Amino acid sequence: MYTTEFDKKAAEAALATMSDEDAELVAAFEARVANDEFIEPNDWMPDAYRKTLTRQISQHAHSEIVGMLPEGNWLTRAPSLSRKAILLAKIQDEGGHGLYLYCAAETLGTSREEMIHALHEGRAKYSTIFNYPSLNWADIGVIGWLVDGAAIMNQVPLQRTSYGPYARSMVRICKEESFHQRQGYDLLLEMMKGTPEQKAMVQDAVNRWWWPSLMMFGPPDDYSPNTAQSIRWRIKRDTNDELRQKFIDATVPQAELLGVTLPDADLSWNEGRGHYDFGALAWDEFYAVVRGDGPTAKERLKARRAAWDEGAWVREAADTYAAKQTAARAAA
Ligand code: BYC
Repeated sequence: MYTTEFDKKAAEAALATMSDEDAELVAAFEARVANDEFIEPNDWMPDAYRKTLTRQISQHAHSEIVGMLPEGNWLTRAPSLSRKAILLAKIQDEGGHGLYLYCAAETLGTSREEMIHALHEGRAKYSTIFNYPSLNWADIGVIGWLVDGAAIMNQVPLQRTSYGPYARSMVRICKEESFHQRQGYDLLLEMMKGTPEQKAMVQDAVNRWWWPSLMMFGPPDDYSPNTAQSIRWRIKRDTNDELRQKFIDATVPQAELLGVTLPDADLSWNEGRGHYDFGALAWDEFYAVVRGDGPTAKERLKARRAAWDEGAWVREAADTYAAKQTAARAAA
């Protein structure tokens, strides 16, 4: 269990200022979490638990729908009908993931509209990875292999996260992410059988996406303000650094099989640790992208806002239809 002396002291101090009733509720809640029971929407939960889950799940949902954009960019230029159909299915899956996740977040008491407005106003984050451009067709393969691969590494443990609706939404999402990763790797294997130019496109895409993919796991544990409490409440089951290491260990052999070089001169197997050592990540770049200074950040938010505005007629039609149905039921 990942918890520090500081956390225990902070928790004890918070308990000392609570009423007896609250302290009992917190103790009962923590016992359920420690017992690996799911917390459900109508169960009592500490405000901070609700807040951190709303933050994480809504950011996760935003990432799914913003993540549709770099791939959508290549739909009209897919090189064959089957590649187009695969890519279309993947992008539709991402939209579905966003919907499951917004629904899971709504069970915590914040409406989907509020969450989406927070995204549009730049108050809510989404994954840094989607602030990079998709420049050539091999990027589509690399997004599937590395970006969905990193997402799976992060999301498989979330199937056991302590909040029931989030955990259950993750089960289906993980199944679909596996298909996403496989289609990406398959696309790259095909290109690596091709011309020198095609192989060079794959290597170029790997060079550009490798480091941003590692940043998807979040800041190093020592600089991650949320990890300790989220591990304690079993929202997160592994720390950012643990998952990043697992991802690197799993991906290096896949890169070897594919025949590409990962752009890290310090990458080497450490027999003693039983893991790959790797070079330093450019954390300045990560924080700049988190702040909204990523290469395609403005373009991404502009596209999301336009999709919301252009979809107004659909929401109005759905509301009108729902009102008519309600009126018809009342009249019957
Ligand atoms: N990007 O204390 P920390 C997909 C923020 S989509 C941006 O470690 P936490 C796909 C973090 O929010 C999959 N921000 O935070 C879709 C926090 O800021 P706030 C997306 C980041 O929450 C389409 C601050 O930095 N997956 O697969 O304990 C096509 C400090 O961080 C990032 C998820 O969303 C980042 N990379 O841990 C293809 C997974 N990293 O909120 C593929 C669910 C950190 O305090 N989320 N920040 O202001 C998580 O597992 C966790 O939220 C994280 C961060 C591991 C990401």
